[in-house]
Amino acid sequence: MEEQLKEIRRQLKKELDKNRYQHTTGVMYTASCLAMRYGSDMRKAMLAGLLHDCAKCMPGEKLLHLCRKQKIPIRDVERENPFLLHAKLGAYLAKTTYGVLDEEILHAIEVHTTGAPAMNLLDKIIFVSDYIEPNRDRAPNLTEIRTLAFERLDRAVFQILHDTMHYLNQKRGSIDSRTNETYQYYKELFNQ
Ligand code: DGI
Ligand code: FE
Ligand code: FE
Repeated sequence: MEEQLKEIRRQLKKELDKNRYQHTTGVMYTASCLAMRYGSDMRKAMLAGLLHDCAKCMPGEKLLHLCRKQKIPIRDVERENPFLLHAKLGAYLAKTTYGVLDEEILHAIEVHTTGAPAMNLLDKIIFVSDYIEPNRDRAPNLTEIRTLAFERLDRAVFQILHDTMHYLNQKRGSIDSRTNETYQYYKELFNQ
């Protein structure tokens, strides 16, 4: 593995707890497999997978504080659920702390939690890898979604959004308007 990836892994091992680090490497390898399957840049997919949760182990207060300090806008839903900020702040740290300047990688990190309407290929690879990587075991329909991911990527994105909306509705979690917009977009794509 090339030096930049190795160095970032060393840094992340210190920043993240054990489970999150394992999840991170799981997403990195799953993203590289999906990149092979769909003809995307494997190195970019690995870097994005590796860094997507680089801000995840920070307490909510710290996420809010760092966003204020860096003048990253905080929306109401993010103030109420600060963990949502780990995606935006993750993209910021990927650039400033980990030295990744590629805009596509930063974008995939930024949208990995809520998704976005009309995601590009790398966005979708990271969004799906995050959900299906081998350490994940709680979500319903994982077996089907894992197969779907390698057959019909958009369909896997839609199924993940569908199941996430169901989960959030059940636990009465506040839904980010971006998650909803993404869901509506992929729902229409399949005329559901
Ligand atoms: O950071 P990870 O746990 O690896 O994965 P993630 O960044 O996709 O976060 C997953 C969680 O985010 C999952 O429990 C569903 C939740 N989530 C996704 N969209 C929304 C959301 N939670 C709230 N409250 N609102 C959303 O719109
Ligand atoms: Fe995340
Ligand atoms: Fe993740």
